[in-house]
Amino acid sequence: MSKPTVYKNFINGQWVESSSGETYENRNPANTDEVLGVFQKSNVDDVNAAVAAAAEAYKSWRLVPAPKRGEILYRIASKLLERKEEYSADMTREMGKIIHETRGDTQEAIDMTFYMAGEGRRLFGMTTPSEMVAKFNMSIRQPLGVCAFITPWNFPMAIPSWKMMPALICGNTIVIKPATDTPLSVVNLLKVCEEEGIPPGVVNMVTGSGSAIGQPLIEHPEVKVVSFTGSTAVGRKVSQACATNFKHASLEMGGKNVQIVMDDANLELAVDGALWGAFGTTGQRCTATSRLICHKDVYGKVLEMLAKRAENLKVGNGLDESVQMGPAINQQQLDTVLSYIEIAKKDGARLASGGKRLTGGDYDKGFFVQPTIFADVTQDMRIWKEEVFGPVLAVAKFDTFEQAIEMANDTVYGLSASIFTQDVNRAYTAMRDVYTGIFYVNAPTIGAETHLPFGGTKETGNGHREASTAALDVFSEWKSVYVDFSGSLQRPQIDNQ
Ligand code: UN1
Repeated sequence: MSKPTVYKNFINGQWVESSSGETYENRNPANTDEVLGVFQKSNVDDVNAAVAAAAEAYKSWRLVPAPKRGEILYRIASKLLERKEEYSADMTREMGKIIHETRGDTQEAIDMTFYMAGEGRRLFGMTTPSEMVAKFNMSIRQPLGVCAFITPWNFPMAIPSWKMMPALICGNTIVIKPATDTPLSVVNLLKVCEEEGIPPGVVNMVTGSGSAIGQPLIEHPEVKVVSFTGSTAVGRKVSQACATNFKHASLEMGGKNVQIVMDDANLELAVDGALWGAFGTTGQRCTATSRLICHKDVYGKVLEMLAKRAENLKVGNGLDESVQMGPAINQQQLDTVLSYIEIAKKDGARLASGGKRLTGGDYDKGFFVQPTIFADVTQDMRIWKEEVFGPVLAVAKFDTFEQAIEMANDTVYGLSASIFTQDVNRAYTAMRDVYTGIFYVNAPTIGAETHLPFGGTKETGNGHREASTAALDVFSEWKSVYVDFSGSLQRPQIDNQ
């Protein structure tokens, strides 16, 4: 067998080995015999070198006119489009999700890059009249400096692009630490940045574990913004570490997203939605549908239809175009999923479909588990409350619309929710009263587009949003500018009263 490729860190425009001299293997979760490559196990020295490069590059990158930065982003997006198939296949091999979905992930990075390229010619501020004579008022966006990104494995290219592209267009520089399980997709993204003319030091990458390099990266005094996507437990630590020095922190964390099915819903559509929302990406999306609540009159029917469809889902290696669900990302995640299945049973939920690890043949080489549905879930059960991050759906029943809204909001999280109904009044009432950052009508809880704000309420986030122009607020600060051309001292609030 040929030796696996060794991938290096990217610091100051150079691909360099870690000063630790240590590496780790990146394996395919659908076939652990396959090594995708060997990656650097970085240490604090690598982090310091990357931040120093980013701090130095910031001095000139902040002065490059935004439309010119945008031109580079256009070229990056075009190159990603050319390489979409290759990078999507790499992503399926390193992350496990099916090829149809990794094409979507790469496309999401392309969309975000084109979108932010366009912002290069906007980055709108405000001009507004002054209350004084011969005085001009405006507000402009200014960059902050070095941004540190800690990105997850479930959207290996899309989520890094959500953070990188708005940061770059605003004039910041970057150090990114990709998830240990999915560094190749970030290497691919950075290769394109390098080829298309992002200057050395503007984008840097250090690979390795969060425990080794996460903390020093976040705490580095030159880092001004931290953007993190991952669990609420880790996000809380990031937030606390940033608070000491008033660093800006943008956090995207857990979810326990709900789909509501009313008695008047198109049931075929609702089942299509639940199946895709719960088992797409093997349930490993922050936006995954993990709670399905159905009106009592359609509960039995929906469950029956859904269980049949779930049983027939084809699970396997995502490079096979006919496969509908891939593996869990790694052994630890598989163990978490299996342990939640046991917890749900113990708490008294009724197993309606799945519930087992898939074994035999090629399954033994990967982390495969059946799409799993629990029925008769009640609000006191852990499967109702806790994020699983796997293909496990909790189904519960309600009597009234008011009860459905109460149940939808019965979670510490607030990322995404959806309602299936033909009744426009109920749809709008739910849209108003379900307290989440994203809401869908007659569509599943997954499927956000790049030009709308992405993020959640309560323990899902800390008030920031990714994507859309909302992302610009994370990566720029307002500067209000007053230009007095009267030639005399004019005191607002005093001289004009
Ligand atoms: C995530 O859920 O982790 O909205 C990100 C979606 C995708 C992004 C999801 N566009 O489902």
